[in-house]
Amino acid sequence: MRIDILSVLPELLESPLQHSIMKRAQEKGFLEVHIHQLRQWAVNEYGQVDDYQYGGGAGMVMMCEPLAKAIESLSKERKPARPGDRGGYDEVIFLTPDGEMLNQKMANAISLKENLLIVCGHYKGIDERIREHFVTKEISIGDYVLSGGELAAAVLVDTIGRLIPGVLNDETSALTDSFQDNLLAPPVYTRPEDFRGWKVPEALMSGNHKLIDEWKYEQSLARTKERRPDLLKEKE
Ligand code: 6GU
Repeated sequence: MRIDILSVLPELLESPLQHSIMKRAQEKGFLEVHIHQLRQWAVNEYGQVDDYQYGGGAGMVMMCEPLAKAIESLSKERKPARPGDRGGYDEVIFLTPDGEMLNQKMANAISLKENLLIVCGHYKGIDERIREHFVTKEISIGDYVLSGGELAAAVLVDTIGRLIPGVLNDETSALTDSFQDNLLAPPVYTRPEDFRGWKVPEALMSGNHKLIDEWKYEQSLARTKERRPDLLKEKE
């Protein structure tokens, strides 16, 4: 998968994507991330990309021209990969608190795409005409407001990046993650077996894999019932 990200603050995105599983995904060639400074397409020599809102109101709005030029210019570079492919991006994603809420199901679907462009907004958002004419998917990462889309973009790229086939191995497998079956993950333990008198549950020490799997499933179910009953309703 190739992901291009448009941002006025590329620095905010660099470090989160350069470590651990995201680092390995890129080194192994499963994921390519390119971060672009939107000011390259600024309307003047001062690097202006935002302006006052029509109708008044506090806060600046990101202008059409830099975003349209950036999206068009980056889209042109994405040549058709195979016959029948129309080229361009599979999705142009705008990160915004009024978008569709990100969840594991959505992440699974996006992880199967080839080319993504992620647009990070700032200030009061971006001119609505860009959303109407260029953006194909609008995503929020939760019901709270961030100063800009960069941290949300880092969350999205990490979430989908680790789901790309081949990125995770058996040890880091996504199959046992929370939310993968609309269930939270069970508790986990490592050495020692007894820490300050706090013992590892017996089932896990039994060596009986059937018993262990049953214990894990029961724990998952109990935890989900207690903490996220809404997930069990979705499961039905
Ligand atoms: Cl995607 N962007 C911003 N600025 N704030 C958010 C968000 C996104 N998702 C939740 N809050």
